[in-house]
Amino acid sequence: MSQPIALITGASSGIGFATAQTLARMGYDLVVVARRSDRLQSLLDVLKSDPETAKSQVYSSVLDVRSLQQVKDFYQNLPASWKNIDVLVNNAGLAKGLSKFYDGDTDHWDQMIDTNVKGLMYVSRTVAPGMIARGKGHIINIGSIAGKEVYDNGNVYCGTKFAVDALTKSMRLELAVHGVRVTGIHPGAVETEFSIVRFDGDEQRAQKVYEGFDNLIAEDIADAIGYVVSRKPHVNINDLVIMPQAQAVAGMIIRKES
Ligand code: NDP
Ligand code: 8X3
Repeated sequence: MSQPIALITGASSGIGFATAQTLARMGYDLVVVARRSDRLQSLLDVLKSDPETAKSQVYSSVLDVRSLQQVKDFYQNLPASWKNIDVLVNNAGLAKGLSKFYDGDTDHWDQMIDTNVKGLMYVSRTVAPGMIARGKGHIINIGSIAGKEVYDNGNVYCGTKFAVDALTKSMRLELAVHGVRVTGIHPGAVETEFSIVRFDGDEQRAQKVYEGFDNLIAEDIADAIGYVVSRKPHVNINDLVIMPQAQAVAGMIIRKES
């Protein structure tokens, strides 16, 4: 395979979906994974229907990053030519619920910790040795402003994203000697399916999160990922915090009166 290869987790929606489009446009072949096969198929259809992305070869696989066994099987079944992953975008993640920690739903906690922290580590643990062997590669972890500042009722989600920030720094520390770059990208409010998932499918409540201000869109983050991966090899963008102009801090959004 002559084109560089990017593996994107959580490519069935939002930031992951837009990143797949951006990297395909930049000439990457793609390995795209998520749990929903129909939504991965939609991504494949969109990529094929756009002349700017149609040339990209795409390998897609249903994968729940919470399962170490699934992650191992996925990688083992990846054809040899696809295993030379140049860029890993650890994007799969979610928030569930918004409540005081003392009222928290422990199933929500497990899902967030298992996906945002353990899933990210399972995939990284699986892919990094190949990068080390080749002496190059780039891991991009999607953290959050919630991993830089806490906000009211964010507790465990914030905790998972603080963990992503720490793990990103550790990965950079331990992979630099092997020629592998590591970047953390930390967005503020991006309108995707994020809030629909957080509020268990309540679209009206989710929509209110983005009312009265210009939120980020998935393409803003994909654009930053495109920038980060296209720097000269000696340049490592360590950390990007990307916010809507109207969200100066995590817990405060300036909304226009309607
Ligand atoms: P979306 O809900 O639109 O996308 C989340 C993606 O993660 C989906 O493709 C989903 O796919 C995938 N995913 C969730 N759980 C798993 C799992 N167990 N295994 C594999 N894939 C999984 O939200 P965003 O695009 O906004 O979120 C992407 C990342 O960005 C997350 O890590 C989120 O925390 C982070 N983020 C989002 C912000 C926002 O405001 N939207 C701000 C800051 C960070 P499927 O359901 O098909 O498995
Ligand atoms: C999501 C950021 O502030 O919308 O990671 O919870 S926020």
